[in-house]
Amino acid sequence: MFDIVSETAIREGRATDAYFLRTEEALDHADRNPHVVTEVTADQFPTGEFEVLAGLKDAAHLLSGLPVDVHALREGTHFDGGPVMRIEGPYRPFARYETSILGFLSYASAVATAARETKAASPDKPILSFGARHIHPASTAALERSALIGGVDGFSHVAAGETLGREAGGTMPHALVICFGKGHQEEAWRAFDEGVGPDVPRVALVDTYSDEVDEALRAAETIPDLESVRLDTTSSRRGDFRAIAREVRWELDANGHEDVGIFASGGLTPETIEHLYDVVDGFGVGSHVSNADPVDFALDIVEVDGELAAKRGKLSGTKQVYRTPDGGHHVALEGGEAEGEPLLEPLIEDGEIVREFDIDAAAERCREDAARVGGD
Ligand code: PCP
Repeated sequence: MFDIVSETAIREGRATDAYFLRTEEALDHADRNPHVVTEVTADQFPTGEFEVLAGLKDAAHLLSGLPVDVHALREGTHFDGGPVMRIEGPYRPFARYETSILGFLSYASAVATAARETKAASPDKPILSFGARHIHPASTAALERSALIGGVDGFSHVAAGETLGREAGGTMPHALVICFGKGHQEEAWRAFDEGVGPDVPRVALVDTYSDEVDEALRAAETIPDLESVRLDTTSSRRGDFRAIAREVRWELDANGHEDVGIFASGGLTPETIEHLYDVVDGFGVGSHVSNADPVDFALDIVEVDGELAAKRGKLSGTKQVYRTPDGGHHVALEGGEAEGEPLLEPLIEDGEIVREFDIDAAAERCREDAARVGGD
């Protein structure tokens, strides 16, 4: 019914570029299946720009059961180019998985990186991921998982939550208010307050028809335990969003609603969040995180049957990545002398995954590593 590549197709390696199947045929024809070392990198030399690794869980599950040994950074670790992963074994059995491995890592790492930048702009106030509507529904669990690793505090997508074992959060869209009509916002807010369960935070959307201050005060007077008002003012009507939020804050306070918070959403970025940070209590972020440009990962052969190998522009030899004492990213040949903590650690040994994947642990690692690399 939907244009979705099945989990079975991914698992069986048919979620691949056709030339890998041609490669298999050619290798079989020549009876050639060299032992190779391959590495996944985004850049050959560090540039000073760190990104956050995510998507490793799915990549690991894809490779499990194959005759390979895999080393990788841990999810949430910052990297500056790479390598982030090393796959070693006879080439033919894993050749066809390159496309999906890179796909798993590229989008997830982009999202985690954008989420980390967003959370850095709001360290002590919640950031919720609202961007599921911008991507294919089949990818939403990958989006929300990666956003959590990057540091967001929650997300809105229900099925992603089911997949991840987490509960989605959310309150009301403009559609609910519009269902009751202009001038009847109180009926919408009251229906929400009376209709939804006690665990749902009472957050009223206050920009649908009227001025934000007007609707914020009316919502505060309608819902007894109103937690927050949400400002999602359409960009064409926004003017100075910070000034609107300050005015709402002022009038809520002046009218005895000091306990009512302000939640902002709609086209927010780390920069606009920083601008709003002291006058807003929480943020919903969509496209900045969900639409992040995929990290440009490539998988390259760096050794063939124990001999150095590389195409032009790529660095030959099996490498290790180190977090240097000053928070840098250092790449050196494996086994050489290098100062710092080695980051490429065993992920799969002879086809068996030897690592646990925990979202909270990865998010904590991301937070700590961000401080180490000096980004945030
Ligand atoms: C929010 C906002 C954005 C959505 C979430 C994602 O929706 O208007 O369009 O944020 P983004 O702009 O950062 O991508 P609602 O206000 O709930 O939208 P609607 O008008 O559909 O009720």
